[in-house]
Amino acid sequence: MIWNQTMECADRKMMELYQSEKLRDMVSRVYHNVPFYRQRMQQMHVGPEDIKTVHDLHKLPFTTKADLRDNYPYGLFAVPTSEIVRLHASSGTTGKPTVVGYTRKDLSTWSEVVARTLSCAGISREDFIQIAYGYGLFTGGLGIHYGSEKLGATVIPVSGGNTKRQLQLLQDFGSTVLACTPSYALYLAEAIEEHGFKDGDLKLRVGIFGAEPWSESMRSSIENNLGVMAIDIYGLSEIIGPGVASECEKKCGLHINEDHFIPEIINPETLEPVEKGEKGELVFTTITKEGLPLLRYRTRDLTRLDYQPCACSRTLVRMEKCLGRSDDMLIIRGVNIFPSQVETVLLEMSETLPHYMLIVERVNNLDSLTLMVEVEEQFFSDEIKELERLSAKIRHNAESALGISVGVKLVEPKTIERSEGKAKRVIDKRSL
Ligand code: DLL
Repeated sequence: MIWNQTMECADRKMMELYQSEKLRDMVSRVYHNVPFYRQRMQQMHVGPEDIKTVHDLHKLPFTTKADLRDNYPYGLFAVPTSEIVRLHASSGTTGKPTVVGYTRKDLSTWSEVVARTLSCAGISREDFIQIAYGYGLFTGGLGIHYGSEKLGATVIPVSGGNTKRQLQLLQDFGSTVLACTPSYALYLAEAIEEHGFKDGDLKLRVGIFGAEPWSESMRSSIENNLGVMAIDIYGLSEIIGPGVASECEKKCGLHINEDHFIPEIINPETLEPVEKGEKGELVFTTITKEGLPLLRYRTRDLTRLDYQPCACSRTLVRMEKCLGRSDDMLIIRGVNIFPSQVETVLLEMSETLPHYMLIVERVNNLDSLTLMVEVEEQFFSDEIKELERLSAKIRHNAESALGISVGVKLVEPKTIERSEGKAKRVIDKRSL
């Protein structure tokens, strides 16, 4: 079923007219309510009157994660905080997270776009949706939750982890839909096999997987092992959370909810728009958001756009499955991690040197992160107890900065290979 026929199947001309009207309104709102944007636009000698249609988008300034950080926590909000009814956050490149705020209307928009995502995957009010995305500051759990309720499906809000309980509820509650990261889906598939369920014990038929990159081969393996149709859903907190784009049952690109978020593709080096259909960095301008409207937000995700109507009859532009980024952000068990966060931790400790290597592996379908770090000569002790104490301290500091568990391996000074150019800080052994 198509949740919103008018918007999801509009012809291109109608869509552009609609987007242009919303864009004009939003540019005027940010110009008058967000000093940061007014200043940026004045520097570029652009005023709200210069933005008439979507074809004027390129005249507007970009926004980056660093801009959000520099205006931490509420500096880019376009309404007084008394209008904000919810906050979420995701990790930034330093200790400070990126904070996003929603008005009541934003929450309603969010439920609408997630309800579309679910409909797009063939999910209906007859379904039982087991939500195994984390609930909390991360947008995955609560985002899918309210969209599922809006759709009218039955929500099972388990949150992430606790595999034993996930299995029990999958069976006892008869969940038909699983919502979690693709790596957790693979892990659950393995747990299901070990548990020895019989045919008919589980009713799962669809999985809506996202929050991290996953390849076509991972899709086949999830579909074969879990017995579901695996659908890719994409989103980011800064834009709204899940609900930005999602695959339909044809699985040929992710439909972007472009009546709310206008996409562009730019060359990440020159920042110029690429040729039609070429790959580059995805940029979004939100046109209906009230709390945190963003102009040309650089996602750092690499993809391309296809404006051909889809066989499902939706006309919403499709983005290709995202597999790469134009920065060094890693996604480990659904959590966004920047190597610079680790660097900050090490620089704050007198016992360690800022020479380190992050090793990411997928063991039994679960991501694991090991931090290999050089220890200052005078702290490198022959006493095992001493080394264990130091290693525990590093682990504790790294874990509180990153929010995931970290294995620590101490090495002697000068063991980690030095590089003459860009330092290589990450060895990602996961084959996606
Ligand atoms: O991951 C929102 C989300 C929750 C999406 C649940 C889907 C399902 P953030 O934590 O802000 O938000 O991380 C956003 O994750 O810029 C991408 O790099 C990556 N990402 C999200 N979905 C996909 C996907 C949520 N389907 C960042 N494929 C984004 C590839 C994805 N990467």
